Amino acid sequence: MAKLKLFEYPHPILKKKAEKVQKVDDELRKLLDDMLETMYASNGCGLAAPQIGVSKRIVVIDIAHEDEEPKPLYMVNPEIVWQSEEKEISEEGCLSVPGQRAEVERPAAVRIKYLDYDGKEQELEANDFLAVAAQHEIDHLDGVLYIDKLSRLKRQMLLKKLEKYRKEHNA
Ligand code: GNR
Ligand code: NI
Repeated sequence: MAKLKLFEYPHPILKKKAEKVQKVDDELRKLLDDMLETMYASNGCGLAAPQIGVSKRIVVIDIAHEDEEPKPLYMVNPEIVWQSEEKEISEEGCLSVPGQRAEVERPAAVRIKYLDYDGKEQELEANDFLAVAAQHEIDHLDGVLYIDKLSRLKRQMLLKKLEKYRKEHNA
């Protein structure tokens, strides 16, 4: 496995709609493995392929706590087939927008259809934090970041803080 470089805002690949995967083969599984390793190494709980510079519709998620067994979820071509009327606000962060967090409103529950690590069709109902993480990752596949969902003022303030954060952490 290999740890891959993370692409950050405002890299244009993060704005692109990713391409559907045609076949779940060993090459794609290698990419899924590398994404999972990259996600764990970055202390993230989800990662979408555009974040490692690959414009394909694949994501990995693991929302298990640090003191629990890892529980990786691999989703190829994930699609939201149902979303609840009920909405929920939660605080989100993104490895492509380092050091920042903001509150985002999303449907509280979703049903997702996807292909798993073996290329088998799966359907999953996600609630609570899994619903948040899955929607955040699927948005990445459509070129959408959580900061796009904020008001202009909140986004501008966050981007200012991102600049400051980068100055303090890169020099
Ligand atoms: O690690 C992550 N944490 C997180 C917290 C709240 C809502 C969404 C996320 S996903 C994020 C990793 C990431 O950027 N995935 O795309
Ligand atoms: Ni993200």
